[in-house]
Amino acid sequence: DRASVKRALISVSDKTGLVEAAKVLAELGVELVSTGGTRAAIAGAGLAVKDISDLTNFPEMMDGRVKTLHPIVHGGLLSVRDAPDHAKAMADHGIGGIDLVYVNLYPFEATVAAGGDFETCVENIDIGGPAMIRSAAKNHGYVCVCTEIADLEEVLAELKATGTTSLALRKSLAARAYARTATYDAAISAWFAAALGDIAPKRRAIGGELVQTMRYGENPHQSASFYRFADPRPGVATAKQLQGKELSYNNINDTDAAFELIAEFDPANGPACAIIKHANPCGVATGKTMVEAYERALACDPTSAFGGIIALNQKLDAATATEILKLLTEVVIAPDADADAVALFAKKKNVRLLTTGGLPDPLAAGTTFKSVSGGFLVQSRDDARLTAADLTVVTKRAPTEAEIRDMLFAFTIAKHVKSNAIVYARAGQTLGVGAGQMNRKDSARIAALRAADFGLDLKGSACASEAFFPFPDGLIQAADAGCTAVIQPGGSIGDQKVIDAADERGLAMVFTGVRVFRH
Ligand code: 93A
Repeated sequence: DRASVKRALISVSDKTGLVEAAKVLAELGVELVSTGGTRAAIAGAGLAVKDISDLTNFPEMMDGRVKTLHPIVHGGLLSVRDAPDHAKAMADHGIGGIDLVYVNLYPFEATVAAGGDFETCVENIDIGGPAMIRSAAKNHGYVCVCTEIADLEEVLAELKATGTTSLALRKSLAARAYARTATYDAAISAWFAAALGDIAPKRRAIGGELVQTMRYGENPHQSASFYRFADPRPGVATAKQLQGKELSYNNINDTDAAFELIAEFDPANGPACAIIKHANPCGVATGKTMVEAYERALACDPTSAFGGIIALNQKLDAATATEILKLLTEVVIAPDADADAVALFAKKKNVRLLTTGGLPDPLAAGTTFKSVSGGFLVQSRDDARLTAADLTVVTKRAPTEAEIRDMLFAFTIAKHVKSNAIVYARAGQTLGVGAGQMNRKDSARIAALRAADFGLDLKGSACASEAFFPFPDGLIQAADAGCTAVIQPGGSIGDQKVIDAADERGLAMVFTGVRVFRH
């Protein structure tokens, strides 16, 4: 089961740690063979290293597109060493065995993340590298395959200790290698679908790069890990954590909900703040300053905000940082943070502070996933976005301009509340949020109860419902609570009864024609 290593083929784009590892291999008496750039780096350190072209008798050609795609290479990787016919083929064609491969791939994911143009991304699709990785992994009975420097270091440790490698290690390396090529191809597939604007990818591979393995999942008895796609979209998967403990599974889920919600608020229109608990907003507000937006968001439900997640649509400043730090908060995420704010946060080391460099475009094509037993659901991201022009007035009374603004604000928030969702809002501030109830009337009632709990007056507020009112009961609940304007998709067979109930109470009601369920 143990295999020796006489010859190693190294071809790497990321050359970190390369020279050190090559030195160890050379000391162990392993012959080194490499492609152009890798060979130059190893030779530059004064080590003996052959050029792959000397083996294949072919030059690297076509801008490097063809350098290792050759039977001399793949025969050397794939041959079953103790099969007589394989040995004969090797002898007949002058193929020497390759016992170790260290390949890391053209940086496709990094090129996409850096916003590379179409041609540049295509040119960064590695063909020869994955081919070598897959050949070596298939032949793990004899060959060690490394796709990261840490893999190679593991092999070197075993070689130093025993002079050979174990089958168990080679199998483990093969499993990791196929995970790497699968992830790589999934990234290419996802990028291609997105580049084509194929927002409902009917046939696309899905895979991500491991970001983090968590201590536990949603609950302590569950294991969990976090993956990132090759997607330049700013968000929790690509955020920079400036301080605080490692993010937990629930932190990541809630932070994502917070940041996707706050991205609905274009920073050019002024500051906005969202506070999230258990993936639902417990307060969202705009303000003349960021600290005012935060205070207005907090006022909606200061009880639930305890231990919550805060997202800002603009830079975190010192005044806002000071206020936020008065409350127990799990995570703060913002496009940026100024130096004074960072210094203030440094005094509360446990609070996680994340900066993203920007806001995701809520209208950009994208996909969301949900697991079901034995599979998962994929759909295009909910990119519903309404303006006043999209609204149809269905009541006798038309809404005022202020009511229209409040309705659009409330509906935007309702899109980010678990169904059934009811949101009361006025003047760019949520006043009550009812989330996740099994009937709409209860959501309307709970939202009103919350507002009453925190002394917020619903008189003259707008009420948003993310899906239609099937019966007048929910609407009557909202009217009784004090709201004067209602925004909802419409489209129920019960619409006329709901409109009549609104007219009887002098409400203004608009239909959006667009439903924004969230489950
Ligand atoms: O363009 S390729 O797909 N064609 C190949 O035949 C090939 N062989 C190795 N890219 C290929 N590689 C990749 O070149 C490796 O996966 C590695 O990432 C890179 C190393 O090139 P260099 O040694 O010239 O820096």
